[in-house]
Amino acid sequence: MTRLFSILPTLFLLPFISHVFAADEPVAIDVEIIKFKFMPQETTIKAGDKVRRINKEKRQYHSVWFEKLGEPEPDYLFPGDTYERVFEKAGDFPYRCGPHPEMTGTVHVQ
Ligand SMILES: [Cu+2]
Repeated sequence: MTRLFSILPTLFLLPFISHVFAADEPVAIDVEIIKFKFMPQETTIKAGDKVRRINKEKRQYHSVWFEKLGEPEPDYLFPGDTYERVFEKAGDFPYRCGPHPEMTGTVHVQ
């Protein structure tokens, strides 16, 4: 009986742990959004890499919009929010901020 009790918490946690591992694909590059800029503005990654953008502003929201892919603008990122995206195909992928068209960046995927 004692043994069963020691195993039970482990069994309970298993689905959670496997889910975390599956979602936990490593981030290849972090891009900070600060002072109305994407830093760095240009990033070069390999196909399959994940890019994470973090809004480091104190108050300002932004978006990360791959407008030229014909996608709708995603939800705004408020301070502390992150936006992650895996790039599966090689190519150059320009993006912009929806509310601030002068904020631009490009992901180069090799
Ligand atoms: Cu913006």
